[in-house]
Amino acid sequence: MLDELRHQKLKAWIQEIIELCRPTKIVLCEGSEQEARLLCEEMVKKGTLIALDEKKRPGSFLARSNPKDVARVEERTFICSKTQIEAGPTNNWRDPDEMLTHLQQLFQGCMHGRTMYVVAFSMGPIGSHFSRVGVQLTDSPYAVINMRLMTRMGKDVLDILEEDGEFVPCVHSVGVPLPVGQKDVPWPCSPEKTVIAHFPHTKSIWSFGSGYGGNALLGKKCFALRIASYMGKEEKWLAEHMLIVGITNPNGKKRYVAAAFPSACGKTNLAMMQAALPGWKVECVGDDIAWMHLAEDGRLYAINPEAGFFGVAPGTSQRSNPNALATCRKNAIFTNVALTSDKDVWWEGLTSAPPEGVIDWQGMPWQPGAAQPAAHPNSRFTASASQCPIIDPHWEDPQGVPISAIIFGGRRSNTIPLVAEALDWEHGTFMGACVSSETTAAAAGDIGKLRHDPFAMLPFCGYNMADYFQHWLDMGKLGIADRLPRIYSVNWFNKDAQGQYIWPGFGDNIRVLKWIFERLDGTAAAKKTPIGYLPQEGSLDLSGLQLSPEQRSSLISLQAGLWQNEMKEMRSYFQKFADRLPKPLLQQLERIEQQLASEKV
Ligand code: GTP
Ligand code: SPV
Ligand code: MN
Repeated sequence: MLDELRHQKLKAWIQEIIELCRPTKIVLCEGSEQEARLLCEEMVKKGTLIALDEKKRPGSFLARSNPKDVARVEERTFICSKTQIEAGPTNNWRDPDEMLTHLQQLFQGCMHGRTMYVVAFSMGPIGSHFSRVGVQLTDSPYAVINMRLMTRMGKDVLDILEEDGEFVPCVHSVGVPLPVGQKDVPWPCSPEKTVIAHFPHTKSIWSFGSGYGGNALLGKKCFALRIASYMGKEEKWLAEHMLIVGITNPNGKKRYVAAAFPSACGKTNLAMMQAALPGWKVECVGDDIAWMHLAEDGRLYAINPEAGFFGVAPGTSQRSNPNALATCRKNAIFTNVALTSDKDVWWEGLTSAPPEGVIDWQGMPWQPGAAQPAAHPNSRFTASASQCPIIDPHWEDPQGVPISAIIFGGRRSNTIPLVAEALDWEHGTFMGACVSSETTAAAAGDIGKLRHDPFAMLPFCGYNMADYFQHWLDMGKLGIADRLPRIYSVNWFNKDAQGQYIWPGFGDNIRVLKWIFERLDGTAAAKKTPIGYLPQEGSLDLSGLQLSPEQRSSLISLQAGLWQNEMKEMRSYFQKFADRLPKPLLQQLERIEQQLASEKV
């Protein structure tokens, strides 16, 4: 089996992991449809997957995870840099040697009784200069079929590796060896022993104990963000938690925009938006990760390293995101959503009234009005990007697409206006550093708790966050100032005194994109404030929306008192980074503090 491999280093590493993990069988994945179909059939037999109705959801399956394995686990995610300071104050650090010793024990015989799949994958279009290759060894067939949708996977990737190509080694086990004769469970996992460890210096990844999402699909957060952010620092490019979209105005002029929001804060929805303004069109390049590099023309270009979507299901509806629904109409994997009596899927928000006879995500009959939701709040769909009806014609362009604007956003019930434009790159970097957001179900732990999430990268930065801030400042210096993207901050989640969202969101977010587009064209008016340029009354297209003057003003005005508190909070947050914090960020903070104080007088 492994004899086919021409890459001696790859072969030796696989051999080493076989000896450690002791799988019963080895499968070298070719990435074909046939192979995926057989894997799905096996998983249906084992009870890991439920086949959905062939007419309603052709080629699609439902997986129900162990209820203890439903989201990323940040407290068990480690950055094992040589020194603690390299991982920085926002990451969990472990000494690499100690961690490797621990992993050697943990993985010892862990695949006994299971098959180990060899999954070669490319992050980015195969052969693009900006793409990078990884090889995941995993005992989870569920991870294999998801990796096949989320990345370019299989034989073609092994081919481009040739005899000595570079790859990121990724070892993954659900952490449940299977003694001979013992029956397997539908979703094996080992939540008490879960460890997700990253070694930036050797660029390698080990993940144990979880089969869910970012914990198990190692190309995504582990590689394309944590390891890639470190590569980007070394090689002068950016790996970001950002969607990428193309926006075309009614005259046919097109611009590309990238936007960073924390997990479950609106990237997929913005990336696939059905614009509410006539004549405006949005096309999707990516919904979660952007790799961006400076080209010789001084502009920033972005590729989507992924090939599919692992999108949040709840809230996705014909009204909020019809393109996401079309994308997962067929050949999709649903995880932890509810099942209907006619073998289709359902989740909160899909329809206003649930259908009869819903089975919840744990396989139990469910009634409307029940205390617990039918679908887990972090239930997801996996589908190939090629199935997205508004996929951008350039989404696989090996050079990437030129980015005209970068947007930062978060889930904030006050303070942060609907939209603001940064004064320059340095102020934009400060805006990114200032992102904070209410926590969501995408990670295990509290929900709705406000926390700092700089650049929406808090859980995904593979090195010291202060050095990452510096890297952003450096990139600004390397580019050509007026060709670099302009930077914006947005907030769809402002609430009124009754706790209701003021802004309609979703397709109406095009109004904000339109303002940004027209700012870049030089046609939208703005007023300069300490926190950036805010829309001049009338420059933001609110036509047809029922917003009172108070609501408008609370969306787009600078609320000085709240901002003074915000800056106080930032000052205290920045102390975390001690003297590693880049000076320009502190200067931005001081400038805003002073201007806010003098404006009040
Ligand atoms: P990850 O895949 O976890 O990185 O998340 P994401 O940023 O792609 O989040 P997604 O677009 O899937 O949105 C998550 C949740 O936010 C869903 O429940 C959406 O319904 C909700 N949401 C998205 N956009 C908006 C918006 O414009 N307004 C409001 N109120 N809610 C939104
Ligand atoms: C996120 O949490 O930001 C996700 C989902 O995109 S996961 O891949 O599970 O990390
Ligand atoms: Mn994400």
